[in-house]
Amino acid sequence: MATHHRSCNLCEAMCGIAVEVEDGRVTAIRGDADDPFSRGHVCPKAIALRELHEDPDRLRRPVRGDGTVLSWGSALDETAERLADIETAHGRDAVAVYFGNPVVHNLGAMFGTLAFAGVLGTRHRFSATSVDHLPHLVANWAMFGHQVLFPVPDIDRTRFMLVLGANPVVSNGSLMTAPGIERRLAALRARGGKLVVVDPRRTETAALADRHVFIRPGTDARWLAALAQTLFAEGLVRLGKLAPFVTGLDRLRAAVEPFTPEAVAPATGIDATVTRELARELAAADRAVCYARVGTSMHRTGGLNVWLVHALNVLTGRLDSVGGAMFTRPAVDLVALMSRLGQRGAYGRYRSSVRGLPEFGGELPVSALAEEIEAGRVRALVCVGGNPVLSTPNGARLERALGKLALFASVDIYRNETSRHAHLVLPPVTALEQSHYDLALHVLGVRNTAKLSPPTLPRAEGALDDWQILVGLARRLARARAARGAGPLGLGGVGWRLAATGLAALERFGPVGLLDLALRAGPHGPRLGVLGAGVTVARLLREPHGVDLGPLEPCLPERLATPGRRIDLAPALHLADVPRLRALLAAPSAPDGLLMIGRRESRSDNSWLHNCAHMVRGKERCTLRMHPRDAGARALRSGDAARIRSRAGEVVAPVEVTEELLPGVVSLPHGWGHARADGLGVASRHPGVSMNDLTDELEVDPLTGVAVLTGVAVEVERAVAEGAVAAST
Ligand SMILES: Nc1nc2c(c(=O)[nH]1)N[C@H]1C(S)=C(S)[C@@H](COP(=O)(O)OP(=O)(O)OC[C@H]3O[C@@H](n4cnc5c(=O)[nH]c(N)nc54)[C@H](O)[C@@H]3O)O[C@H]1N2
Ligand SMILES: Nc1nc2c(c(=O)[nH]1)N[C@H]1C(S)=C(S)[C@@H](COP(=O)(O)OP(=O)(O)OC[C@H]3O[C@@H](n4cnc5c(=O)[nH]c(N)nc54)[C@H](O)[C@@H]3O)O[C@H]1N2
Ligand code: SF4
Ligand SMILES: [Mo]
Repeated sequence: MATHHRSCNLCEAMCGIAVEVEDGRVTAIRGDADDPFSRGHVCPKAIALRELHEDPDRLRRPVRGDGTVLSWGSALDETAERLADIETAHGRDAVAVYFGNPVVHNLGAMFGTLAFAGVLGTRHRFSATSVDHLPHLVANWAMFGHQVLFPVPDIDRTRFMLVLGANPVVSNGSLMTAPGIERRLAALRARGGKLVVVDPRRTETAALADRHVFIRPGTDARWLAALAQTLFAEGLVRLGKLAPFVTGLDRLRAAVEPFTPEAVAPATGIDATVTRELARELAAADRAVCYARVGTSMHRTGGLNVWLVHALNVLTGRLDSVGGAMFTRPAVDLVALMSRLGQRGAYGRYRSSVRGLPEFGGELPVSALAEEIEAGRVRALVCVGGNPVLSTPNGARLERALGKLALFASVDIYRNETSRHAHLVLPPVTALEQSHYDLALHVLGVRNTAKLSPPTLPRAEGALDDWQILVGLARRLARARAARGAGPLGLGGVGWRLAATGLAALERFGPVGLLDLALRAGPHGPRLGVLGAGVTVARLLREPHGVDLGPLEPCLPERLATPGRRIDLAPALHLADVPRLRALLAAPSAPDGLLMIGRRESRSDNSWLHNCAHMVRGKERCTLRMHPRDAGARALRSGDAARIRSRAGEVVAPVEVTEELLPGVVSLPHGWGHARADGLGVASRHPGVSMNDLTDELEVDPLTGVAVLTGVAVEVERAVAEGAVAAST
């Protein structure tokens, strides 16, 4: 028996795990008490790493849509030849890519998708970013000059934490890598600190908080503006050491001026006295931070929300201060690396052809994907580690559009609800067979740490990593293009050189080799004259539990990437969206209908762990939760079947009556709807319904293009055909 140490890569928490292996089989997965960051924490999902690996439904060989098994050589050749044909007939933008969330949790896939997208050179690049944190990237770029300069809550040292639209006790934290969040929140309260949660649902995090404030979904920007307005009006603005490099203070003051606590109370449902109290507490605490996540970013004012959260941390002087919102200095400095590659961020250099949605950082909002396919602008799609039929708005429309593609190839371990429509599925090995380093998540850590996970299990002969599949495709595509007399790589100029260098470097060094180069160039790399001290791959292999590089440290203004290294409190892009917010002030306060929000559960990971038996045990989880008042008005009781209808579609789900919701708000988790899957034996016995058959692809935040996946207007009524639910539970 051998014990292997690695990081769990299923969510953002980066927990250290100890995996016991006997005769090539995993016998146990425990928390690694010696991991300096997670100190033994794991959640019930960690065991899924084994279940995924052993899942008989997982694909192990490339397959065609009709189930024919192919050799890797012929699958990659066929895909590349067909891509080249489509490019020849319709141009390079006719090929689209969609990169899903697991790409960010996979070192090889991160490098591989970068190289592959570089070679493709298409403008039709989509990813899970635009159903998630796009507004954060836009605000980071506009205010601090770089899309990945993420301020991270210094949760271990703060004394006042205001949380909006996040439920870290269940999600384990997002854009805040902090393994063992419950322990950290308990410690915050034990040292006399205060936790306040603003959420339309009394969540598991709210239950641990000193105070929970209900907010009506979709109204956060108005409320955040009222907090800022109060700080200005009551003379509580203290820029402190930030003062010399902050611009736009007066423009921000003017922008939030009409949003008094009284003016926003009817819409938000938050009493003006509560708003004032919280603004004063935020200002008065000796260390404080405001933190907001997906409930405020996949939102109709997602762009404004993140801007105002960043602004509040600046107005109270807490950005870049101990216990406030701080920047990391990880061993691989993505900020510096991306800057060197010209990837600080860029907005609106082109727009989607049908609806004119803005590009950000070379990507278009995925809400536009279906219509781009329907209009014939996109004729081929390569999906890597994504399940957009379940994870993007109006999945049913996208599903129909997939049928129109001349080529759909999916790099995925499963024939899921999306990849079952693929002409070819190209399955990589699972996490336990791969080396891993969290390039992205270390950027979000509440401490600076570094950890490399070597492969735990040997791989089956001939099996490929994501990066090998992507490099194989890119190289073959280049050859197929050359055979057709076209430029083999990108379109020319700098793009061509970058694509060529990226692809060649990945082929030559592999992901771990590239990682080593990046570590050596990074801020914790070896320095001349200091022998053996720096972080390199060799050192990380010697220290398998991970290396602690210390708490976050102030780094402004040096780390700012704006012209003149200033924080822009009033970016023109965001100010241009304020009139829309002002118009909302005048709008009728509380609409009569119901608003739907989502819900994460501890044994789900978006759409893809439901084929693991441990993840779906127990009672039905895909339920529509609603307040007794709303249920009563519709003669619904727990267990009844409800028909939920929106502009985009309708589904039937069982009702769960609970007082945890604000009246007028209903909650359905996302990531279910496995009746569509074929070949997922366990998941199809626990299908649930897809929340994204109700969300609306036409509703995006106009500033950023992020999908609006919360506060969706729905009607709920008793389902007449009760059998429909019995069949789906
Ligand atoms: N209504 C609603 N919709 C949402 C959300 C919500 O809160 N509400 N949340 C949104 C968020 S935050 C996100 S991030 C997105 C996620 O959206 P997606 O990324 O599109 O979806 P996932 O469910 O994460 O699907 C991941 C797929 O990757 C595959 N996979 C897993 N590991 C690997 C791997 O190592 N390599 C490869 N190639 N494939 C792998 C899985 O089998 C699965 O098919 O969903 C978004 N959608
Ligand atoms: N167990 C589990 N963990 C996960 C995931 C998972 O699917 N399952 N997914 C991972 C991913 S990809 C991500 S991005 C993270 C996300 O991590 P979090 O951001 O913590 O995600 P949620 O738990 O969805 O929390 C969103 C909260 O916003 C609230 N909310 C909804 N609408 C509004 C609104 O209009 N205003 C306000 N103020 N609040 C609102 C919801 O009630 C909910 O409590 O989680 C990650 N971790
Ligand atoms: S919290 Fe996240 S990283 Fe930690 S064990 Fe659970 S899924 Fe894995
Ligand atoms: Mo996400």
